[in-house]
Amino acid sequence: MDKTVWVTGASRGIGKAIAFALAGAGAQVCFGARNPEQIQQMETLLRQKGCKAHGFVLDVSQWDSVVSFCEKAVEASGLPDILVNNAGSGLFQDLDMMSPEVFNHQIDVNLKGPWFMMRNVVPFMKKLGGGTIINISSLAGTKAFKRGTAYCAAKAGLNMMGECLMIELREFGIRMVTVAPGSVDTGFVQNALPLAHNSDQSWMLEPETIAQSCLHLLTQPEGALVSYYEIRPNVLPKNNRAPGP
Ligand code: NJP
Repeated sequence: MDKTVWVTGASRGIGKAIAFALAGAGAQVCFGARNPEQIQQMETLLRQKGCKAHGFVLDVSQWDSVVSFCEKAVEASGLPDILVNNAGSGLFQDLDMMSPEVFNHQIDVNLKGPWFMMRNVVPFMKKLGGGTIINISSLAGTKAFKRGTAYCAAKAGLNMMGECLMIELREFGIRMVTVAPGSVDTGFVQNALPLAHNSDQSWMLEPETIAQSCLHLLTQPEGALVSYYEIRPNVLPKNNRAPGP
């Protein structure tokens, strides 16, 4: 894959798996997250494997941080052919326990963050005459569950944003793809479900499976666009009480 790919939230979990899969397929990868040590480790790991990789600090919820990331990434890698908006956060709480700060944070990271990235990257892709954007959403964007007011609303908004942009950007040769996974075996689950979490995560999808789905979506024939893609585990946990969708 002779492409330049930018991935947000690639220091661990699904984003890390995507960065490894695309770099392994030959892409040049720029990635960002907030923790500088994890970025450095990830960059070193990728370069040890012979991959072209550049990591930068990025907080997708902050406009200035997004602008600065994009400037550094352009300098390091040129304009991006592919953007994977993966960074996300899940905090699930009863409405009367959730502070306005937590609600804002969920909207800022999961909804505004991808918009900030696309607002910067789409002009680059228009200059290039095309590109692909993958937004990692969630089944939570279409399936409601208890304590999901902020996260589900943000992911539902992300789905609709993707649909609007799919129509808006198609005429510029830019493919807009929304990927909606079910439960994936990453640290996200423990953070998101401190009350309801089932310690057995063996039934969940592997992050590498989501990365393979992204590769599959990126290698569709030139004239084809898969705009919305759901993927879920094909098994349930032993107690059959899946906490989420
Ligand atoms: O999460 P996790 P996943 N700015 O916690 C980064 C969706 N999803 O890989 O910033 C920039 O392991 C964070 O790094 P750091 C989910 O909604 C998941 O499971 O240093 N980066 C880390 O690299 C999300 O959109 C499941 O803390 C920020 C990464 O993001 C995506 O999949 C199910 C950031 C998070 O790694 C990846 O989740 C589902 C910020 N403000 C959808 N905040 C699932 N796992 O079950 C965080 O339906 N990051």
